[in-house]
Amino acid sequence: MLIKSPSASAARECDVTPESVYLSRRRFMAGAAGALALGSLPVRADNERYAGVEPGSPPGWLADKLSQVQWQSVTPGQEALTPYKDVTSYNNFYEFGTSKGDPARYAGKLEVEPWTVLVDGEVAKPGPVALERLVQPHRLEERIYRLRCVEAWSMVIPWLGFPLAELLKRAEPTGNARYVRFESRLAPEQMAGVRSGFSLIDWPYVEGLRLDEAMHPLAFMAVGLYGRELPNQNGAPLRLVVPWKYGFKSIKSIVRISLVAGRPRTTWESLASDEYGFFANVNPQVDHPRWSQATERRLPNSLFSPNVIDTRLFNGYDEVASLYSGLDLRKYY
Ligand SMILES: Nc1nc2c(c(=O)[nH]1)N[C@H]1C(S)=C(S)[C@@H](COP(=O)(O)O)O[C@H]1N2
Ligand SMILES: [Mo]
Repeated sequence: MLIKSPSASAARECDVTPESVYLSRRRFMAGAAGALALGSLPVRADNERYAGVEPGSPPGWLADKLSQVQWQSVTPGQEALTPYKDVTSYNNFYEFGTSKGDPARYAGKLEVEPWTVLVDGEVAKPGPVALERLVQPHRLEERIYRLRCVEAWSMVIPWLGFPLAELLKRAEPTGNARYVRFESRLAPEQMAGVRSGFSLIDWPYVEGLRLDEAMHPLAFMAVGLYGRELPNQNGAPLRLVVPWKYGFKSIKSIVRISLVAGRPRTTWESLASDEYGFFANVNPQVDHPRWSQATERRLPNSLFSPNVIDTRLFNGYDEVASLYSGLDLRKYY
């Protein structure tokens, strides 16, 4: 399957954790009991790639799973990780404001425990599911993915989570299900950006995928990054990550997942359908009216080191191409 295939995203460092990392993790885990007693667990303090990561305080359902993570199950080869500081301080999460620093500043207000996700629509097993129960059946994997925003910046982020397909299969989609609709939490009293009234967005934030896209092994539900739980600004406690599409498809802080027959109305498409399509596949040939999509700024960058690189079709994830054979990508952008 995906992990073993020599595809564009397959792990170079192979699907087995390198022994040195494994051993130091074991050493670390041996010391973890003390850290747990303090209520915080810096889960990847073992690895220098994870330097600078703020220790989180994972909820019980996550702490239990961290010892069995399949580390680096997908990596983008030799590309450097975007430092933790940049991943967690340069964000888009309009519920908390429109500037890049707003989510880090204000998303702390979001209450993420307890958290329930409603799974409904065209499924044999609908119902509300407590987050811990939703995550419980899954072994967590680390996937290091490129994230490409339509604003022409990009990052490389080590996510922790499980394939979206596994979650969907558990709900048992009926024969009528053709799309998946996702909805974000809406809690105005906790969300300064929603209260401000300046935003043109019709809340809650909604995204969607065609069912075959959602079932693709690269489509991922993240519950963590950098070996710890998701910081709120990155979409705690549960978010979607679709690495071959522009970042706005990767909806944060999900409270509802619906299998539906018709194509859902999504937030950015409703706002400006000439600028943001439903598919939103990364494509250097199809420009946004305000941004060329031919290149991107790989963060971190600066005036003196702009770090501009070529953008690749499907963000370099060639293995999704067959989902779109016969589709005119200029028309269905
Ligand atoms: N609920 C919600 N999800 C969202 C957004 C948002 O404003 N609200 N912004 C999207 C956009 S435009 C991008 S680029 C990514 C950014 O994810 P990051 O902040 O973790 O890098 O989140 C996406 N998910
Ligand atoms: Mo974005």
